[in-house]
Amino acid sequence: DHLCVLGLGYIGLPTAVMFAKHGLKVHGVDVNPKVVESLLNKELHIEEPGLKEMMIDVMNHGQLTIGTEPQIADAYIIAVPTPINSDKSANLDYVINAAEMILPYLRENSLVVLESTVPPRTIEDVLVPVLSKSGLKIGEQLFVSHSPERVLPGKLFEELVNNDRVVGGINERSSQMTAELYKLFVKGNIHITDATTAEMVKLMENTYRDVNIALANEFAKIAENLGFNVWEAIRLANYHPRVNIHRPGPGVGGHCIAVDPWFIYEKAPTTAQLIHMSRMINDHMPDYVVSKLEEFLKDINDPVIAILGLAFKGNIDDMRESPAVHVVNKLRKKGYRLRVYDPYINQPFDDKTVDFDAAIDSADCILILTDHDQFKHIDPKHSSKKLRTARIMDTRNVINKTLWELEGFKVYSLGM
Ligand code: SAJ
Repeated sequence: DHLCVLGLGYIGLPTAVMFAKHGLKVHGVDVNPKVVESLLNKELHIEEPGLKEMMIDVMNHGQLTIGTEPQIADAYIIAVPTPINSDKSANLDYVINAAEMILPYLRENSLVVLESTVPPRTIEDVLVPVLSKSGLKIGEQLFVSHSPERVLPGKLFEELVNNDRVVGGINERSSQMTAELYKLFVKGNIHITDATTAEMVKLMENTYRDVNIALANEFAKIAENLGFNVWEAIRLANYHPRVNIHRPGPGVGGHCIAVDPWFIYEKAPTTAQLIHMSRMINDHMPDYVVSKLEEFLKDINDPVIAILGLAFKGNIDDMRESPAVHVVNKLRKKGYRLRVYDPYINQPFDDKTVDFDAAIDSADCILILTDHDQFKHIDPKHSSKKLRTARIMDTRNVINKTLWELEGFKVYSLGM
């Protein structure tokens, strides 16, 4: 009933808190002393509704302790980042480091679960060799499995509890022990498989979305050339019971969907052609948006552009890998004058204004890059009074084109 969680980020911290709440004695470890110190002061470095209260509660009850060094436990969960190197290969340093850290604490019958997203065969080819340095016989004295996280930030607790979970052990016993552990709080089904399959399940889910979004983006470009409305066409196609085309946009952001396909590509570069092509298509979208915007504004001398949205998707405060940020940087490099507005982003950002009116005041064009709900309700009449030139470009299909045209706007919607 002792659990040690390595990595106290978006996944590790809520996971540690949940296990502590469900009766385990949990010790959370982070290699960053600043993170540990702030958590001990009951300050959170990540935002998630409900997390802080729950963490304080389990800490006060002595169910959760936090430090920079592991402790002896029955089970270890590794939930550290797996960033991508500049050559698009996975950086497994944090995983290897976490595994090495726990070596002196491992005992007979310990269980090690990796939650971090990793390239296929990482458990078998990277993690197991490190853990075998403990001297314990893997699969007989030490049990190992992969159980990838698949939760959506913002809905973390709900998804942690209710989503189905995949558990892939290096053998049956490892899988069973892992399933028993998660059953403490998971209400979704727990599906048992082998470690490499579990690794691929996680990567395939996000790759499916990336490829599907690339297809939607390609349809959008075709629509612009052939003269039809891609949004209307996708909506109608999706009435078919076996079709679910995703949404076009300025590109794919976040730290998962834009990254995970590369983990497959790394291990199968000659075969993963569609996966590679989809990554290229989605990564090229910010350039496409910039070139279309330049064409749209070519008759205006030294235009001022009001950017709406920096976050990588709607209604969140996360700018990681955001296509909006890529578009802004490209425009800035080309010397455009920009005003940037995103009601969700609190951190400083060049040319950012705190209110919407200041962003659009005397601008020549509004450019919508994020689908925040708030942007659906912008009033074209009000905007037409503020702007110097009545133009708007919408890359997320959040505005009603006809309403804006009625107010005298020249409108360019991606894919129409
Ligand atoms: N996007 C589009 N068109 C779409 C859908 C998304 O352009 O039709 C863009 C979004 O604007 C955003 C990016 O793709 O820039 C990714 O957004 P997302 O909402 O699809 O996914 P993430 O990255 O927030 O979270 C995903 C989720 N995976 C799946 O839905 C299969 C989540 O469940 C995973 O836990 C997470 O990745 C992860 O950690 O891997």
